[in-house]
Amino acid sequence: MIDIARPRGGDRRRRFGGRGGLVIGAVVVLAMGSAAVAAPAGAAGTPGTPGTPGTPGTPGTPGTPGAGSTLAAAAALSGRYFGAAVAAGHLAEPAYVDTLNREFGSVTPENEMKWDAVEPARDTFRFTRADEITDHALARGMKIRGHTLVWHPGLPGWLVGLSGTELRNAVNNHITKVMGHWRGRIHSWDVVNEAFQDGDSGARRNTIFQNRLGEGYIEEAFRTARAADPDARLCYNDYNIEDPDAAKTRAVYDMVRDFKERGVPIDCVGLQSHFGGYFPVPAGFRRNIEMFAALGVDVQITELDVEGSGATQAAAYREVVGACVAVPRCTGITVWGIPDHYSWRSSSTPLLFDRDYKKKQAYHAVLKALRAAPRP
Ligand code: 9MR
Repeated sequence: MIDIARPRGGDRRRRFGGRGGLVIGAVVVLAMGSAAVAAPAGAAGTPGTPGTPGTPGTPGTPGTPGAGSTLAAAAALSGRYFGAAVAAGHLAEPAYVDTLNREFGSVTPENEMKWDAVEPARDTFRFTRADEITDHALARGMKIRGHTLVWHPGLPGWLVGLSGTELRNAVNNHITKVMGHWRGRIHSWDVVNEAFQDGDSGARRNTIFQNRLGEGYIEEAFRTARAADPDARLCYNDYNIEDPDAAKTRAVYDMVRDFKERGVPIDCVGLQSHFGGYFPVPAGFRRNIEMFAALGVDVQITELDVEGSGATQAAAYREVVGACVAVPRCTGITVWGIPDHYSWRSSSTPLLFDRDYKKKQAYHAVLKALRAAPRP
């Protein structure tokens, strides 16, 4: 689904979205395959030794991978995480797992925690596929981002049939049970995803949640989430909110400011950051991060990918990572996949590894930008 957003200045840029949000098909990937058992990274608290990357988050000694020669280790030098969206169906593939374990310190299940994946029937939960990813991550000291609790695509039929109190109870039950399953083990949760319309209206998106529960549903979701797992960072996550001057960004900003003023529990804003020719990295990207951070929330780059190849793509990645590491409250970056061919938009080759898992120019640009970050 492609739809058009009209950015400031009036030129029209093609954006993904519409009723389905930023989705190509609402089919959740539930590929078959079992989790591979891969060699664990270096032991907790020890620097990496050659061939065994240091524990994510643990800087190593010069000359070892822990010193900053992998994405996770380079990010850890300034106290940040660097993660990837992971699909359970790829965990049986050695090259995929090796790259994941070597380079990344955080995982986001790409589809396995979405509503229809975890609660296909009312109050019947199925966590097996997501657990394959979270078990893999936890065994290796990686952080986990939970994605996502309240989002309009990919909803099971039983939910779509509800309204009023029944729908409200179902949402609260979903948040409570899903977060409860991983309580204390998930670093950050995307509590609500893509709740605002594209374009200049700054309005809420017409979803079953907005239309049937009313304006207060986002606030209630965050309150329920805080009670379900008090240790998780609670995030509002969206795309097209990377430009500080865009109407959609201002609308999200106003909501976050209002939440902070009224004590609604929100800890973080996720900037998805799907960039490309139609939507280049906005000139005000760093200002945007600073603007949200000034409200007293963390900012996370949650789904980064950039269409293209070579030097142009590398420059865009450098800009994004450079902007994040310049702002202390920009606490981590996640790329939306590992090799290009598994991307949701694979023909745009938007990731850091090619289909042979070779590091692309963009990879080296990211690594360099992470290493250049001011150290706390
Ligand atoms: O990459 C995901 C793709 O495999 C799924 O089919 C799709 C629908 O569930 O979701 C994609 O991920 C989206 C993410 O969950 C939310 N932001 C936009 C991402 C790309 O569409």
